[in-house]
Amino acid sequence: MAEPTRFEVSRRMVLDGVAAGVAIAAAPGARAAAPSASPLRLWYRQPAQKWVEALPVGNGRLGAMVFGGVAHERLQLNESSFWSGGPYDPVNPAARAAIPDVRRLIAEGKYAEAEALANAKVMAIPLSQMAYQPIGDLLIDMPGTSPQAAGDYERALDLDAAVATTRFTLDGVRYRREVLASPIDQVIAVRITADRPGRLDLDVALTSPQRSSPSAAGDTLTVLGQGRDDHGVKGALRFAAQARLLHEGGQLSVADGRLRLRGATTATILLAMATSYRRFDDVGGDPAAIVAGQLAGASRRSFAAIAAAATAEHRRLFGTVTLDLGRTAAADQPTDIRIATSEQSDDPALAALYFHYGRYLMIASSRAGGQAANLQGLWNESVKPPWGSKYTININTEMNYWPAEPTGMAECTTPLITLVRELAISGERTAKAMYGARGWVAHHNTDGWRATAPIDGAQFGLWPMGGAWLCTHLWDRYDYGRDVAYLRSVYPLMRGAALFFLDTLQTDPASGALVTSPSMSPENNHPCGAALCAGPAMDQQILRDLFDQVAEAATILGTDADFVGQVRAARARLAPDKIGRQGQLQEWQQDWDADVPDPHHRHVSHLYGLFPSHQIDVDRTPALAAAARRSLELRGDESTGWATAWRANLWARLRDGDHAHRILRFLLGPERTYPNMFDAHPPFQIDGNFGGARAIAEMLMQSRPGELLLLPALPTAWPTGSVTGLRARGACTVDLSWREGKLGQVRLASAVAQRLTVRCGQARETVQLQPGRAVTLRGASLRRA
Ligand code: FUC
Repeated sequence: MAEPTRFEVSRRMVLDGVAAGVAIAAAPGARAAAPSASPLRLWYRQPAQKWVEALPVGNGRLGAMVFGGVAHERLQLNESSFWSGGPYDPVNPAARAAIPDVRRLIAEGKYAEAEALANAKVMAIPLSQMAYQPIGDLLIDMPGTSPQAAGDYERALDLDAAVATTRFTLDGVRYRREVLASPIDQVIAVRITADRPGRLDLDVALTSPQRSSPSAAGDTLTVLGQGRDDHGVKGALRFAAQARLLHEGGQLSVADGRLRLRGATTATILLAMATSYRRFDDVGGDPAAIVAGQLAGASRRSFAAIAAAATAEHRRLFGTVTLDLGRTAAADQPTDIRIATSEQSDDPALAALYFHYGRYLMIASSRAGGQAANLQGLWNESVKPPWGSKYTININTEMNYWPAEPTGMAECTTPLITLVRELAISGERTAKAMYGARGWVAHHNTDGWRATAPIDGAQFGLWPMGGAWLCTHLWDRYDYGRDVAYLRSVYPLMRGAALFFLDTLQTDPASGALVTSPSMSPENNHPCGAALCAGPAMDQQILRDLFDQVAEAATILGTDADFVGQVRAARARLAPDKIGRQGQLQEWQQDWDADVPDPHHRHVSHLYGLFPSHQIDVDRTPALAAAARRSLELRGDESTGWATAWRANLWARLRDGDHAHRILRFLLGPERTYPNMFDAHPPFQIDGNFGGARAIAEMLMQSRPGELLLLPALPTAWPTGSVTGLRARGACTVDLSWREGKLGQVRLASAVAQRLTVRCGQARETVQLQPGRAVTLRGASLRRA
């Protein structure tokens, strides 16, 4: 017998791996479900056994993970404002007196001593922040059902409609379940149908891992509860979850705290959830009243009306972008098999699906009215999730929002902007109490209470740049959208972030340059026994962006001339990027890179200047770009999920499409992507999904002030394709197509008048864009430079 091919071997491994679930599709008499032709669908032939196989729905505030079981369906539930603890201020009162000594020790090269002192005197109390919490589970059982008897099983997530569907046949009856999270009606809505009258029996329960009291009465299940105490901070949030079951046909009763429906034909479950969180410093909401009002409103509308409104609102954002990277037969397989075999197969449509899944996840996890997407977006089942499922702002939260502007989801940054507004309030207290400085500061993490003091340990937390980095996202929203009224509203936040550094930058005794201290290159230990240092490359790069952007904002707004003068003077004194003895971009002021304990460290902080910033560039700073390339080669391609996604973006900026694509393949493969397409850090962390989606956009188009690069990193694996609806800086929409690796045409539609240089390979053309007048350029007629 011929040896099986590599593809066949790994495919069989996948099927073996889901053997329990396969029994459903393989049951006697079962027909295989017809594969979905839609490119915008995740689908499976078996229910989820694990949480990372379940499918996410969300409306930015309410989230559910849908398992798609036959006899037992589980919807794991979240509400985005639900955090352990309550309003607290963790600044260490001893910090202010100790920081000058920490600085002095750093300046004297006594880094380990500096770190020990910081750990003793400077760190937050408590040393950990609060954790994002699950509300509970909605459990829907079909009593007396044997899952083995089910046939025709399929579960799917339609990214375009934002609906998760499960369907199967039992005893000749076709059952169908649809689940969605409505941003309009503010409920999770579940519709269950049988295609024969009277054949639907259900037991429905609502449970919670929190301190809570469940009850059932009439057609309604209610859970009222209280958030957890955490690290000595009292659980201050109250929450309510309430589900109502509406049915056609049959009898509804209450038994054992559950709703018991017998002999129905269809059932609709509407579920509302809320907490008493109003703002980071106000927990005075009335969750029971909120959910009762939302359920009363939604119950007046049919499931069809709720679903139509939810899908239309989702499509308003989702439908602005299309992407075609080509399609092969690999795309006929269920999604878990495509992921498992992706590193051996040619499946360009999987990259397109990953791109759209990233956009779907952003719309589902970050909308006005909800919280910013955290480390797990909106979806978390654990009361003690990895890293608290909070906001790590030394890369992860920023990466979450990397695709927002260029892939047509600017509106999804609204909760992030709210988060920054609130950080500026708590961070002003921290700046004063810890550093005696004006302005505001946030270190490497924050939570629902907008804690801003350094946590976890000095070697992780004593990094004062989190707020500054987030401010570059405030600027990007302006730069991509050009709304001056918006810029005026966020300018004080950018100004406050810059002011903190005018007060705290130190003069480097060796070079006379201005540097941050104490700080670190995020989480990377240098060879002198510590992470703490002065003026790591990343800090200088972030400050160049912050200072440039705040100065430009002030100029546009015609304000603050004196302040702009101070900012520009400080900017001119920042330490420049340096090239070290390995030809690498130096991560620190000192040429330490060759001697670090972890040469393949996941953070590539010093490459911020190449991506997401535009400071380092192949054309304008070729020597620094070559050094960045060398640093990337030294770090290696494969890392944790988000760190892999960052590398793909960096190689795209170096315009090496095949290298970026190799990294993307690893990111989309089974080591870094779970069967439900969630990114594996591991464990699950959503940043890699968002960073990967941005990398795909970055391979096709790069936008920088006044210049648009088309197909700058097109890999040979995507010879022919098209993308529409990408957004460029300067309020410009970009549609483009290519054939056999060459630009077909590009259409530019700008909302503001501007001159834009359009480049593709060696060709370039400068165009004058006017609002309301789209311009189409053909690849063949672009002038050679
Ligand atoms: C940073 C990273 C870790 C992880 C955590 C949430 O500390 O270094 O890899 O992503 O954030």
